[in-house]
Formats: sequence, structure tokens, C-alpha cells
Amino acid sequence: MLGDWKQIELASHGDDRGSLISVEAQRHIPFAVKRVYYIFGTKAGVRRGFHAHQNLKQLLIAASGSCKVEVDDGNKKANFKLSSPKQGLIINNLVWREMYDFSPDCVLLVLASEWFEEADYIRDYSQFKLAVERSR
Ligand code: T46
Repeated sequence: MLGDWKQIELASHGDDRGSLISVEAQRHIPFAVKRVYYIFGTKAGVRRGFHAHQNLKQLLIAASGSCKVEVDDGNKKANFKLSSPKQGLIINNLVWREMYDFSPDCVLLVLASEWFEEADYIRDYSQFKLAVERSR
């Protein structure tokens, strides 16, 4: 059973040509991937996110560069630095997230369990807290 969030370590297949990492749905991550997007060119000092999702589950990987992620389940918070393509952070639904401290070369790759749907976003923190209470 997936908790609110989970760090995973991905195997890197390296040889004298360089490195390759694969991510397999249902094997490395506990959901089927319906969508992939990536965030890049983030300006200095920018903080993104500020929302939770009703249903969406995601895996975040800094494929290049680094960034930090703050996750919040309504009761506790944790901060992670993603600084290697071998590190992944799985974020379950009903978790508030903020991404910050992007390096100029950061490419934040996201594998998502659902197609893009604005109605799935909870962008108001007090609504997020209510949704967490209702889910208990
Ligand atoms: C999340 C964090 C980690 C689309 O049209 N399709 C998409 O698949 C996505 C993800 C976004 N958009 C549009 C919606 C906005 O007009 O792209 C614009 C920027 O999205 P947003 O402001 O939501 O970006 P972030 O960085 O705040 O959040 C994104 C994801 O939206 C979110 O699900 O968990 O990255």
C-alpha cells in the first residue's frame, strides 16, 4: 500500500557510452502511467505547485539538475531534494505539493496516473484540509 509519498531509487544501466534508466509501470511505480510532462526553464526563486489532487498519483524525477519538493498531508510535511535521475519521489493523491530551488538546468520529469483534468486540482489550502478530513 502506497503511503502519502515515497522515495524510490531507480537502477541505472551504465556502460562506457553513458547511462540509461527505465521506469516500468506497476513494477517500479504502483500505477499505470497515462501522462508524462516535464517542467524546465524555471526562473530563479520561483516556487510552483501550491495544490493537491483528488485522485492523481505521480512520480517526480529530476532528469537533469535539481529541485526541492515540499509535501504536506495536512498534518505533517516533508522536504526532499531531487538531485539525481536515479531518485524518484512518488506522491499519492490528497498531498499538497510545492516545488522550489530549481537549478537553471533542472528538467523535472513527471509520470502521472491520469490525464490532465483541472477539476482534479485542489488549489485552496483550506479546501485541501477539508478534503483530507472527509477522506478519513
Ligand atoms: C503537479 C506538479 C508537480 C496542461 O495543460 N497539461 C498538463 O498536463 C499540466 C501538468 C499542466 N497544464 C497546464 C495548466 C497550466 O495552465 O500548464 C500550466 C501550468 O500548470 P501548473 O500551474 O499546474 O504547474 P505546476 O508546476 O504548478 O504543477 C504541475 C502539475 O500541474 C501538477 O499536477 O503535481 O506540476
